[in-house]
This record gives sequence, C-alpha cells and structure tokens, in this order.
Amino acid sequence: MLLKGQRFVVTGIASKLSIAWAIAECLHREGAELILTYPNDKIKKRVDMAAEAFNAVAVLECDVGSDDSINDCFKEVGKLWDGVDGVVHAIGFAPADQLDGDFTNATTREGSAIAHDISSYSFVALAKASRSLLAARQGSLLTLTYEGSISVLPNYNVMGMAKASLEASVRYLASSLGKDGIRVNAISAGPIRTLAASGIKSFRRMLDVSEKIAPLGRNVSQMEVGNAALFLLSPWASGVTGEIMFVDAGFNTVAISEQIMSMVDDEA
Ligand code: NAD
Ligand code: 0WE
Repeated sequence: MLLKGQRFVVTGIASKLSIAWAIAECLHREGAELILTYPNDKIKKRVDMAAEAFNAVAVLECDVGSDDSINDCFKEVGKLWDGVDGVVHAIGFAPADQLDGDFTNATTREGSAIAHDISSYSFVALAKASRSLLAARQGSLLTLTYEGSISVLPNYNVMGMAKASLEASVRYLASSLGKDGIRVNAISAGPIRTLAASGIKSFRRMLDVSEKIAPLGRNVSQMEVGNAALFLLSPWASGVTGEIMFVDAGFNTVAISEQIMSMVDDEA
C-alpha cells in the first residue's frame, strides 16, 4: 500500500489494453483513490468498467480538444477533492492518414495541427487546469511518449514531431511548476499492442524487430509501464522532475544488436 490515501486523476483509458488501464490498476493496487476521465460517450462504457474494477470515486468527461471540457472536469474534481497527488496524461491522436506512408507526402497542415493539439498541447492544458489542486498536495504530472520523438520509424511521421513537442513541454512545465512543488515527468514506453497501435500497418513487424534490438530480447508489457508510472507518481520519486524515463527493454540504447548483425551475416 505505497499510495494509501493518495488521489490521482487518470486520463486515456479506452480498453483493457490501454497503458492507462494498467497505470490505474497499479495505483489502485497500492491503495490510491482514482478519478477516471473519458473523451466522449462512445468510450464512457469502457471507462465505467475500469471505474468498477478499481473502485473509482468518479468518472468525468474530459475531451482534451476543448478547454471548456477540461475546465469543467477539474471544477468537478475540485468539488470532490481539496487536492490531487497526480494527474496522468495517456493521450495521443493524429488522423489515421497521417500515419501511413512517406512522411513528406502524408503530413498535412491540418493533420499536424490536430496531432500537436491533442497529443502535446493537451498536456499543458491539463497542467493549467490542475495546477492549484496539485500545488495543494505537492503532486505530479505524468505523460507517455515514444522513441519516435528522437529517431525515425516507418509511419510514425507527424506523431514524432508531436512527441518531440510533448517532451519539450515536460521540461518547460517542470521548470514553471517547480516553484509550486509540482513535479512533471514522462515515460517513453516501448511498442505495445493497444487500440492506438491496432490501426497501424506493420505494427506486428515493429514488435518483432524491436525485440531483436532490445537488450532484454523482448518487448515490454502495460504492467511494466504501470509500475514505472507508480514510481514516478510516488513520494519515492520526490527528487525527479523534467525526466523522460525509458521503459523499453533498453531498445533506445542500441544502434545495432548482435541479433541484427547475425541476420545479415553471410558466414552464418
Ligand atoms: P489507447 O488507444 O488505449 O489510448 C489512447 C487514448 O487517447 C484513448 O484512451 C483515447 O480515448 C484518448 N484520446 C484520444 N483523443 C482524445 C481527446 N480528444 N480527449 C481525451 N482523450 C483522448 O493507446 P495507448 O497505447 O495506451 O496510448 C496511451 C499513450 O501512450 C499515448 O500517448 C501513446 O502515444 C503512448 N504510447 C503508446 C505506445 C504503444 O506502443 N502503445 C508506446 C509509447 C507511448
Ligand atoms: O503514439 C502511439 C500511437 C499514436 C496514434 C495511433 C493512431 C492509430 C489510429 C495516434 N493517432 C492514431 N490515430 C488513429 O486513427 N504509439 C507510440 C503507438 C505506435 O503508433 C505507431 C507506431 C507505434 C509504436 C505508428 C507507426 C509506427 C509505430
């Protein structure tokens, strides 16, 4: 019960496969109280399932594309709780046509604007809306990012730009909110099969390649991300802010693995 009596708002649950589902599960396991959010009525029933599983205090609408929706949501949070120990941002979106094929051809002005708005600016928007509640409890913010912000992968395209922007926002928010005692961090997760991954052509092959490069020789699970999230959101991480922590089986540390070498080895 590492987080007994602590209070967290978790966004980004869309199914049992969601990284946010596993984060909520880990927080609940350690005794935390949860408020869960959903973007629209289509997703609400999935979040209701999570709320039942994790005994959530409330399920609130929060479409991060709308300031009114975000502000209404945190107004409700403020009626239920006098402070919040953590806010989890597990949201990413670009129109599907942006994530298919040649970057220069696929990327449009509108697609880029949507990707940056929903996947990056929304984290700043959540920080604004939750600032006073987080300050009341010396809480922290956490977001999820991906290696595509730093290096190029097929089809990730404009989401790579949006994640680079999101990671910069982690550092600027950490600097801005440090004076209120609020920490701001990100987890850069390895590829995991979720709804957000299911629309992606060749995602299966991405998983196969990444396990051949990663030092641990495998991919990571939602629960491994959940347990790292638990640490960053907990008092055990009280000295950690502005950090992008990789939970990717070591993938980001390797340029060429032995396994990839042997695949092109003509002596073998
Ligand atoms: P997911 O599809 O389960 O979660 C994405 C969430 O974004 C959904 O819950 C969806 O409802 C939410 N969302 C989209 N538009 C929204 C809006 N306007 N307002 C509020 N919520 C909105 O997929 P996931 O893989 O669990 O993704 C969670 C986060 O993890 C994303 O930021 C993603 O980029 C990141 N991530 C995923 C992977 C992976 O391989 N799955 C790897 C690294 C990082
Ligand atoms: O950030 C993500 C998912 C991003 C995402 C996925 C979708 C699919 C459905 C954003 N928007 C949409 N829009 C849709 O309509 N990941 C880290 C998972 C992911 O997505 C990839 C990956 C990986 C990994 C896309 C291409 C290549 C690798």
